[in-house]
Amino acid sequence: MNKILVTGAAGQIGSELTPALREKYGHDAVVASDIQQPEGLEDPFVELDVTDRDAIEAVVEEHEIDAIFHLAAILSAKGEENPGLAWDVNVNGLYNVFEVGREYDIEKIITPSSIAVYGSTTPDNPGEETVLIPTTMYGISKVLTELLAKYYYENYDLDVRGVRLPGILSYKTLPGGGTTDYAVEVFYEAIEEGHYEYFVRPDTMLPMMYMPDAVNSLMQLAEADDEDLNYRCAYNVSALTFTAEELTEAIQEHLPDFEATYAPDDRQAIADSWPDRVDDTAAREDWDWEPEYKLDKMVEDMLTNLERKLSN
Ligand code: AKB
Repeated sequence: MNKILVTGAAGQIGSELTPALREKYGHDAVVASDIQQPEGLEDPFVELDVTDRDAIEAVVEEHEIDAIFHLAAILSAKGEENPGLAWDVNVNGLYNVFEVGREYDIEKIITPSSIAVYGSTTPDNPGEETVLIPTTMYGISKVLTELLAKYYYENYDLDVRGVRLPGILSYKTLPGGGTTDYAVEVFYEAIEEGHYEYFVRPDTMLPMMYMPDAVNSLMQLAEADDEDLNYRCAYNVSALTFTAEELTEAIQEHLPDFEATYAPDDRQAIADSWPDRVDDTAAREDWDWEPEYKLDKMVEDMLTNLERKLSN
């Protein structure tokens, strides 16, 4: 990977993956892209809409790109509000990236899948080979991501890799339009208001991960030996799992006056369709996946950094 393009670089994961890639591969070796350049995201940057295949081609050609971290996507809750947009960005955008990858002999494409590939018929603690019947347009687009990745690998030798990411928590950038967003919003409101109203029930339990582990999972998989990969674009990666109530209690250890209320909305049904935890044995065995952050360590780090950030 000599010249990397990151799509969706201004998003929650992109804004932390891009600096990590620049640190490892060299600042100018990583071209960030998104619909708009946000403050703080340094050049090299290009405005890029992934639904425009010609534009992707132009960037790949001009910057001699040989690897792509394709992160641009519409998440689950926003996707249910606007399924057409989710299809366009997540499916047509992905197809464009794969087609350009094939045409320009791109060495590697890393694109995350999600626990949203699972659905209400998923058994407890699913592995990679469990039946996938998602209920959301986002989930459907991620099943398609995994299947298309396999297709392009088998038919065109295009090396596409990815992990099924859970809800990602970070103090740097807010997520947008996801079902697991409550697990980040609660930290902001706990510090600023002393109160948070969850949009899910207190017993809602979902797989989650702290951002440094999410970034590592993508970078580690990108560097893994090709012949070790049994589930190329569909690796479960597990780090944390907790209920909304357990998260409240963990925050109260640091902020004892913090209070939570619970008012489930439409997102509850999406949360209920996803598993509480996933089995990541394959990632641990195939490429030594090992998360660093457990609940207490994550909560402490989130609160320390967010308090500092919000007081500036
Ligand atoms: C979402 O909630 O939509 C995402 C995801 C689990 O992929 N965070």
